[in-house]
Amino acid sequence: MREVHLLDGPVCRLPITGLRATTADICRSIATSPDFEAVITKAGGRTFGHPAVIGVNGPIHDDLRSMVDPALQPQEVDRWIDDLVRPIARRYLSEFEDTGRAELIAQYCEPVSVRALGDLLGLHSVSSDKLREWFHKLSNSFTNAGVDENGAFTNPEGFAEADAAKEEIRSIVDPLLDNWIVNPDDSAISHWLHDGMPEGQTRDREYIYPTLYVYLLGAMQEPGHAMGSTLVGLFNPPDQFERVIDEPALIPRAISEGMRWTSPIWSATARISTKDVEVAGVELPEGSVVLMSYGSANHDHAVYDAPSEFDLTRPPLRHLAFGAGNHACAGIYFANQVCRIGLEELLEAIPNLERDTGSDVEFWGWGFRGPTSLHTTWEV
Ligand code: 261
Repeated sequence: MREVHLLDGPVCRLPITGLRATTADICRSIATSPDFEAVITKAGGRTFGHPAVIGVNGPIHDDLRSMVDPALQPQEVDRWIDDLVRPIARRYLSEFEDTGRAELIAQYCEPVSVRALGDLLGLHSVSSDKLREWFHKLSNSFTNAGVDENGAFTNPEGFAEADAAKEEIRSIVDPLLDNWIVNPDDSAISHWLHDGMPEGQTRDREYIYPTLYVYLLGAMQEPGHAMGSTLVGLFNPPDQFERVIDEPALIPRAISEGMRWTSPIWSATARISTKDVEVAGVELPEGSVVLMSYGSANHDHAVYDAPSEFDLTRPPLRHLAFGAGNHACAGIYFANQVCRIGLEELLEAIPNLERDTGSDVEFWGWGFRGPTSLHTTWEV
């Protein structure tokens, strides 16, 4: 029997998933290893096309990171994050704060997440509901991973909705690009077109779209998942919600624990070995694809006591929810700030928030994971 944490045993030899890295140690060492590089999963490549920032390496990856990174630097984000997110949070709160009940995933977490990023990107004209519809469809496509013994997709119809969504995205974004090419502004996508390009030139739209799809899926969806998981965790005993109400400075800690506890990108990125390499005692030939189960790594008993518990008071250890190495999430700071401000405004407006114990919370998803709904009530 080989090393169990690089799962390749009989129960795990699934053509859908192949090798998986499931401990903190192994995930971190593969993600930072010079002997591995990024590769996009098969359904991911089918969904995004090429070159998507999560699936390319070398000079193209360097260029795509140089395109997306500047707007996401902490010293940049700090200039405008409050003015961006607080009014958005307030606007959605005002729609239900006097009603005494809400389903917070659809009415708050997802709308705050998509509106903050949508406005940053320059997609002001696209409604929050449309952005939510797009990420749901792209997400279902990205995780439509089933393949048969010949490597053919077992559910090819599972890509149809996202294909239609991409058509719609292009019909809406193409005219915006046409305008930004001649009238640059301060929106992130305008910068993607122009920054670092020789005078009078812009990046080709076919080059930008795959990475825009990455954003329209993961970056749109995951802050909402993180806020939702954090809230569900806080409702777990003992009095964790009350502790955060009493001390709002604990919110960043709650978010970090929420992302460790239910990692939004649970298992959706992969690496490929660029030479024969040994990982945790397992010999992997060149070209071995390993799926990074960061959600599992964040439940590693060797790192965390009682990892399946949401515990605000656990030691503030690092986690792998944003990955590691040169493909680590570009939006770490931005996403954390969106979640922080979103939760600050929610808890400030409704400090007596309670889970509606008449409805269950279901966590769903393996590639991407979070609560599907969170019914709440409060006295008005
Ligand atoms: C912004 C991060 O987005 C993704 C990350 C991993 C898989 C798919 C994504 O859209």
